[in-house]
This record gives sequence, C-alpha cells and structure tokens, in this order.
Amino acid sequence: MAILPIVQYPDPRLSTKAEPVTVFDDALKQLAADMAETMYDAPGVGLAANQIGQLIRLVVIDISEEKNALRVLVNPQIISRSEEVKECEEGCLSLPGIYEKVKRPSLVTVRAQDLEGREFTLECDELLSVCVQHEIDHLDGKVFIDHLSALKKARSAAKLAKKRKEEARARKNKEA
Ligand code: K1U
Ligand code: ZN
Repeated sequence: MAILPIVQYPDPRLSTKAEPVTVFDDALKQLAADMAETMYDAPGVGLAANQIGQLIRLVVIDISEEKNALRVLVNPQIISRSEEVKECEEGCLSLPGIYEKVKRPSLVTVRAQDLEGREFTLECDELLSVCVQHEIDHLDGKVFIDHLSALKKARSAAKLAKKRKEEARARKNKEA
C-alpha cells in the first residue's frame, strides 16, 4: 500500500471530468487501497481519484469515527435527490484550510459498482450525503468552491494562495 500525493487546487486535473471504469482488475483494487490509505493519513472522510491525479470514476469514503467502514464506489451516479436542501460546511483535501458553507440536496440515492463490478444502491443522509455529492462533483471536474458566488470563490482562492505563500515563507525561514 502507498500514501499518494494529493493534487492541489487549481491543478487542471481537478477541473477535468473523469472517465468511467471499464476494467475491474487487481490494479483497480490496488489503486482503491492506496486511495483509502491516503484518505486515512490526510485525514479525510472521502477522496476522489482526480485528487491523486487519476482521471477515472473511483471514490473512497469512510465517515465512521473508528475508520473501519470503508466504502468504495466505482462509477457512482446520483439516481435521486430530495427537494429539501441543506447548507453544510465543507472542506477539501485539495484546498486545505478552506471551509465554506454549501447548499446541497439533504438526501441522495446513489447507484455504483463495487471493485468486482457488481452494482449496488446507497441511500445517503447527513455527512454521507454531503460527502458523496462532494466526491461525485470531483469526478465531474468540480470543487466545492465552484458552488459559491464568483466573489466568494475568488476570496477563497485568494485566501488559499496567501496561506500557501506564508507556509512557503515559514519553511524557507526554518531552513535558513
Ligand atoms: O474530497 C475531499 O477532499 C475529502 C473531504 C470530504 C468532505 C468532508 C466534509 C464535507 C464535505 C466533503 C474531506 O475529508 S475534508 C477533511 C474533513 O472534513 C474531515 C477530516 C477528518 C475528519 C472529519 C472531517
Ligand atoms: Zn474535495
């Protein structure tokens, strides 16, 4: 298993739509295992393949406290969404330190395949619903700040750039 580098915003791979998975082989299982290890190490509750630079429709999620309830979703699709919308604070491992409230349907039903290609359906509420919608957005080349107004998005991107500059300066000072 391996911890993979997480692609950082605004890398173009985060704004590229991922391709469906068609081959369910050992390489796919290994990639899912590496993504899970990367997500647990970060730590995060989800990770999409775009975030490790692979443009395929593969997502890992574990919202459990104990980190023992890994879900692997291959080719996930939202097949129904509630009319009710909820606003929740979101973060993203590709935009570390940026947290913004995003409005999304409260409940979604997702159809996906497992690592053997078998189809299953998942009813999602609360954090699982937010996380699964956030990860499917990644597969469609969208990050959570794309849901904000142009002004709020520009402010978040500027905040991230400033934070990175300060971190780089601190690293440089430490080395000197
Ligand atoms: O896609 C990602 O970047 C992962 C992201 C998923 C997510 C979290 C919260 C709301 C929407 C989507 C994260 O995991 S960010 C880190 C985080 O929120 C977290 C980390 C440890 C424990 C609990 C949450
Ligand atoms: Zn994210």
